[in-house]
Amino acid sequence: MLTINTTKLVTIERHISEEQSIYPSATGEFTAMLRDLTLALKIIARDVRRAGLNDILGMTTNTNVHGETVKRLDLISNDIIFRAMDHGGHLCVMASEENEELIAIPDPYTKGKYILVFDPLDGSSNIDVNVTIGTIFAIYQRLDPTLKTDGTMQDVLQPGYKQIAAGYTCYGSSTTLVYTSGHGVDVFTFDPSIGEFFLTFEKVKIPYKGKYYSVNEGNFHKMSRSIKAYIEYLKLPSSDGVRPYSSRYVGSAVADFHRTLRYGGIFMYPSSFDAPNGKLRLLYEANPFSFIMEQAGGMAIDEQGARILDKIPTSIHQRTSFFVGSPGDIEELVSFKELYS
Ligand code: AHM
Ligand code: MG
Repeated sequence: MLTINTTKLVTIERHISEEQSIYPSATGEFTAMLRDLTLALKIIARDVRRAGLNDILGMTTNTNVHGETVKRLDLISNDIIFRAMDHGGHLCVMASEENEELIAIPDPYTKGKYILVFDPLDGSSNIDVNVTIGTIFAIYQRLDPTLKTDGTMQDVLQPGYKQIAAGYTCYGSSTTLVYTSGHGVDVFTFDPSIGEFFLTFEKVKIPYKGKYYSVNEGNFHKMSRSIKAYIEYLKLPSSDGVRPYSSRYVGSAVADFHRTLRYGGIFMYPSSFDAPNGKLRLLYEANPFSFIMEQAGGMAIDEQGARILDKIPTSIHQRTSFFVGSPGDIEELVSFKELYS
């Protein structure tokens, strides 16, 4: 697999402003907003790299040598995004996986036409053990972009197909940023010595089928009959060598999704009898991943077979079962569901 498919030296900011320049009505506001967000992502990347050295970790129960509770990196990341985004005049409201309620733009600042929803640090169980974690975000336009008032719950509860941009970072062996604004998916890699994200892979396309399946198989006995049958099928050797698939599961959705996007295959977080909507959040995880996956030629559905991007959210922390990956693999999964329904 190629990790670089371009020789152009292009930063994320340059890339976004070039993409925006195709719209004659673009004011530069969107580009400026993304610049603020990129700054937050760079600061989080730096703090992740220093986790463990700086009284920053994942669990609130950890104490430092002075007996003080260390700060939670996911809450710090949440705060960094808020402080980078509250005053730019571009947003009218935000929603974060870490905040129970909507996050209002404080009063002295102008309320703009965009909405930011985010998971500041996904993969919380992996923070303390040096395994890849990441930040996920999606951007919407408010229902009436001419308003200069606070954004409302209706503005935030838009279906995923209304996203105007989405992305995620992976803080792994390097820091990568995967981004789409509906013109394909591009990958940027952070050069910490220069402090810039550089374009390293343009217009990613997922293979039609992959060799990997990714699911928390510890939940196997809680899954529905059709999902269990599908997983058993993936493990069964076939004479053409296509199966068995290999199993990969990090437990950070950003990492499992990123591998699926680049190598193909399927990532699943199904429902179970004790969690009928699975675990992942529609707004902060499933929707941005689904927008990116469809832009890369893949598919994303829930356990009922509904397209994730068509789901109308009813609350900001709503969960959904989630199946995402290569079109050939998702189609095969659907055929199992039909067989067992
Ligand atoms: P988080 O947002 O609190 O980190 O939880 C979401 C994470 C995902 O990154 C990952 O796919 C999933 O939880 C793992 O859950 P499990 O431990 O049940 O497999
Ligand atoms: Mg998460």
